[in-house]
Amino acid sequence: MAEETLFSKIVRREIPADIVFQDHLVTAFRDIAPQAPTHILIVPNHVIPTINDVKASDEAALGRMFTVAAKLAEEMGIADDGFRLIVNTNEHAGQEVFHVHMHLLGGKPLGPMLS
Ligand code: IU
Repeated sequence: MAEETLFSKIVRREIPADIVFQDHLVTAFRDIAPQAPTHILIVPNHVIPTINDVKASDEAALGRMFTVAAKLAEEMGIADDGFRLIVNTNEHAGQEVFHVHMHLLGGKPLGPMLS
């Protein structure tokens, strides 16, 4: 079992966050330092430290992250103009929190993907 993370505390509502969706598999909340007008993090409720650690038993939660991203993009009015989904992994990608999270970014033109 992977160690608890700050995002585990958000999932359990032990620390405050602006949660926009939660079910038994995933939780979505607004990023504390938004990089775009819409910036949501979607996380599995259980800890998976990085994409390097995913197992077949994680597929339900990982799949739900995409369906929730699509649902939230639609609800937040960014689906048609477009949005970006990012999952950073380890140092070269700048991963800061070792609990897999999908960034949902939109609400403005986002420019080239790589910098
Ligand atoms: P990264 O992919 O690990 O670099 O992204 C971590 C994100 O988590 C980053 O955008 C932070 O602003 C965000 N975040 C947050 O929303 N709430 C927190 O308490 C902490 C980080 I720590």
